[in-house]
Amino acid sequence: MFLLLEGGLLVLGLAVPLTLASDLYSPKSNLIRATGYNDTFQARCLAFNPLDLVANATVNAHEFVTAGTTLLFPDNDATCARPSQTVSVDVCRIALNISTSSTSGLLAESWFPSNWTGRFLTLGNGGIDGCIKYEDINYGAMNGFVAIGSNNGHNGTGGLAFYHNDGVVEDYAWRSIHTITEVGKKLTNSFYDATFNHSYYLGCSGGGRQGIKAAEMFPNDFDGIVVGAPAVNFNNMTSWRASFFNKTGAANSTNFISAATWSGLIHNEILKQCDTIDGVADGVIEDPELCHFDPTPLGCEAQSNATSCLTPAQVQIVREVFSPLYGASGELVFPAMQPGSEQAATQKMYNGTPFSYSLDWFRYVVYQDPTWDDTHFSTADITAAQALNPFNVQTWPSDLSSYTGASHGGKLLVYHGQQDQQITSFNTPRFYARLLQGMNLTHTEMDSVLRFFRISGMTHCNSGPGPWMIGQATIGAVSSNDTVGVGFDPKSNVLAAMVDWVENAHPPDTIEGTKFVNDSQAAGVAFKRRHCRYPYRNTFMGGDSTLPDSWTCVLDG
Ligand SMILES: *[C@@H]1O[C@H](CO)[C@@H](O)[C@H](O)[C@H]1NC(C)=O
Ligand SMILES: *[C@@H]1O[C@H](CO)[C@@H](O)[C@H](O)[C@H]1NC(C)=O
Ligand SMILES: *[C@@H]1O[C@H](CO)[C@@H](O)[C@H](O)[C@H]1NC(C)=O
Ligand SMILES: *[C@@H]1O[C@H](CO)[C@@H](O)[C@H](O)[C@H]1NC(C)=O
Ligand SMILES: *[C@@H]1O[C@H](CO)[C@@H](O)[C@H](O)[C@H]1NC(C)=O
Ligand SMILES: *[C@@H]1O[C@H](CO)[C@@H](O)[C@H](O)[C@H]1NC(C)=O
Ligand SMILES: *[C@@H]1O[C@H](CO)[C@@H](O)[C@H](O)[C@H]1NC(C)=O
Ligand SMILES: *[C@@H]1O[C@H](CO)[C@@H](O)[C@H](O)[C@H]1NC(C)=O
Ligand SMILES: *[C@@H]1O[C@H](CO)[C@@H](O)[C@H](O)[C@H]1NC(C)=O
Ligand SMILES: *[C@@H]1O[C@H](CO)[C@@H](O)[C@H](O)[C@H]1NC(C)=O
Ligand SMILES: *[C@@H]1O[C@H](CO)[C@@H](O)[C@H](O)[C@H]1NC(C)=O
Ligand SMILES: *[C@@H]1O[C@H](CO)[C@@H](O)[C@H](O)[C@H]1NC(C)=O
Ligand SMILES: [Ca+2]
Repeated sequence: MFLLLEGGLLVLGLAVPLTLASDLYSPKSNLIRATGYNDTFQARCLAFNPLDLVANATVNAHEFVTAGTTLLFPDNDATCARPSQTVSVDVCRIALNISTSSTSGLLAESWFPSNWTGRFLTLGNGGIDGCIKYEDINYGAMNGFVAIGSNNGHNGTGGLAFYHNDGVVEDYAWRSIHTITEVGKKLTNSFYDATFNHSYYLGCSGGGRQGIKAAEMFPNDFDGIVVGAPAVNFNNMTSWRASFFNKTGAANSTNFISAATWSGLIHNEILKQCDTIDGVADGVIEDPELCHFDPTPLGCEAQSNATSCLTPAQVQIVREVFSPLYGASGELVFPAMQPGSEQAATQKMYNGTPFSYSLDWFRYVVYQDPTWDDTHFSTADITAAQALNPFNVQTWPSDLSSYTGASHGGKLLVYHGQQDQQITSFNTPRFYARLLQGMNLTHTEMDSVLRFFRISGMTHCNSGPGPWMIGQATIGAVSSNDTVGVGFDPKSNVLAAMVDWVENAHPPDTIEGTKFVNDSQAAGVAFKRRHCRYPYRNTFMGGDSTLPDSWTCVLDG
C-alpha cells in the first residue's frame, strides 16, 4: 500500500498492478493531449484538462483510480460521516471547486468510468446537507454511468453556512444540482469524445426534492428522474418536523414517552390494530392509509396492568403525533405521520430534542437568529417559513408538463417508504393528486410519464422490516459487505427500471423489493415482494406470503 497526497486529499492505493483499461475503451479519435503516455484510459484521464471547459473553478483532485482503491477524505466535514470510499471500478476522478456567486461555491465530484455506457447521472444530497454522497457516486460509476455529485454549496449536515449568505441558500434551493449537471455534461462529452446518450438523476429525501426541482425549473437537464421520499412542500414540511418537539415535550418533561414505550407498547398496539389489514401478520403494514390507529386502548384506565399503560396526557401526545398539522385557521399544513414508523422515529423525531434540520433552517434562514429555539413552536412560525420561501425552495409544482410533455418526454419514478419516520409517506399521494389535477390527467395518463411506488416496510429512503432493497442507491442495492445485492435488473432496481423506461419504452408496472436476512446478501434472501404503483394497492391472494406471486396489485373502485 502507498500513500500520496494529491490535490489536498489523501489517496490510499492498494498495491495491485494497475489495470490499464485499454481493452475496455476504444477512443473514437485521438484526444490525448499530453505526450509520454500510452493511449490508455489512464493516460486519457491524466491528460484531460477540465479547466478548459469550466469557468471560475479550481481543481481539487484529478486522478486515475483503479478498482479496489479506498479513497480517504480527511478534510471532509466530520458531520458528513464519510471519511473514505472504496472505488468499485476503474474511474477517472475529477473534483472541482466551482464558484457559484461572489459569496458561494460548491465542491463537485465527478467519476468517469473506463467502461462507460454512454449514460450520465447526477446524484442528490439529503436533509439540509452539505455532504457529497461518495457511495452513490460509486454506485453510478459501477453501473457504467458518468456520476457526479456535490456538497450542495456548503459543508456538513448543519445550516450555519446559510446564515446571512443568500448565495449558499440559493445553491441549496436549486443551483448546485443544475450547475454540476451542466458542468458534468460538458466534461463528459469532451472527456470521451462522444456525446452522452441519456441523462438521469437519482436522489432521496432532500435529494428527492432536488430532483423534482430540476424537473420544475430545468426540464431539459434529465431524461429520467428517480426520487425517493421527496421533501416537497419543503417549507411546511420543515415546520411539521419542528412541531414534534413541541408535541412530545423535552426528554425530561413529565409526560415524555420513552423510546422503549414507543418501540414496545405503542408499536405493538399499532401492529395489533393494523398489521393484518393486508391479510398477513408480518410486521409490515402494506398500506398505512388504511390504518386508523386509536391509542385509547393504551390508556391506564383501559388497562389492568398499570406498569404498561399511558397516562391521559400521553394518550393525547400519541394522538397528536398521528394527527395532521393544521394552521391558525384550521387549514392543512402537512399530513399526519403514518403509523408503523414509531420505532425508527424514536431516533430523532420523538427523542425529546429539537429536530436539527428544522432548528437550523429556522435559526439561520427564516429568522436569521442563532438564539431561536422551537420550545414554543406555533402557527406563527409556520406562516413565517412559508412566507419567506427563499428561491422557491418550496418545490410544490402543480404542473411538470414542460418536463414530461412531448417536447422533452422526461420520465419520473417516485418511491416512498411506507414506514418513513422523517417525511410522512402521506405527503406523496397529496403531491401526486396535485399533479393529476394541475396537469388534468387521469392516473392512467399519468402512468405514461410519472409512476409512484409505495414501498411497504421501508423507513426513510432505506432500511426497515420489509422488502426495502430496490436499488435506490448503494444502500438498497448492495448491503455493506455484498457485491451483487439486488443487481441492476429493471424488475428489482429503480435506476435500472428508469433506464429501461427511457431507453426501451418499458415502464415498470411493479418494483420487486428484496429483504435479505439481517440485510446481508451472504445470509440469503428472507423474502421478496413486488411493490405496486399508486394508486394500486398490494393485496395478499393467499398461499405463502413470502412469495411475490402470493400478492397482486389491486385498484380500489
Ligand atoms: C507504454 O507501453 C509500452 C509497451 O506496451 C510499455 O513498455 C511502456 O512502459 C508504456 N508506457 C507507459 C508510460 O505506460
Ligand atoms: C465567473 O465569475 C465572474 C466574477 O465573479 C462572473 O462575472 C462570471 O459571470 C463568472 N462566469 C461564469 C461562467 O460563471
Ligand atoms: C469544504 O470541505 C472541503 C473538504 O472536503 C474543504 O476543502 C473546503 O475548504 C470546505 N469549504 C468550506 C467553505 O469550508
Ligand atoms: C473554493 O473556492 C472558494 C472561492 O470560490 C474558496 O474560498 C475556497 O477556499 C475554495 N475551496 C477549495 C477547497 O479549494
Ligand atoms: C462493461 O459494461 C457492460 C454494460 O454495463 C457490462 O456488460 C460488461 O460486463 C462490463 N465490462 C467490464 C469489463 O466491466
Ligand atoms: C449512443 O447510442 C447509439 C445508438 O445506440 C450508439 O451507437 C452510441 O455508441 C451511443 N453513444 C455512447 C456514447 O454510448
Ligand atoms: C429539562 O432540561 C432543561 C435543559 O436541560 C432544563 O432547562 C429544564 O429545567 C428541565 N426541565 C425539567 C422539568 O426538569
Ligand atoms: C405488566 O407490564 C409489564 C411491562 O410490560 C410486564 O413486565 C409485566 O409482566 C406485566 N404484568 C402483568 C401482570 O401482566
Ligand atoms: C402550508 O401551510 C399553510 C398554513 O400556514 C397553508 O395555508 C398552505 O396551504 C400549506 N401549503 C401546502 C402546500 O400544504
Ligand atoms: C408548544 O407550544 C405552545 C405554543 O407556543 C406552548 O404553549 C407549549 O408549552 C409548547 N409545548 C411544549 C411541550 O413545548
Ligand atoms: C381536462 O381533460 C379533459 C379530458 O381530456 C378535457 O375534456 C377537459 O377539457 C380538460 N380540462 C381542462 C381544464 O383542460
Ligand atoms: C462486514 O465484514 C466485516 C469484516 O469481515 C465484518 O466485521 C462486518 O461485521 C461485516 N458487516 C456486515 C454488515 O456483515
Ligand atoms: Ca402485514
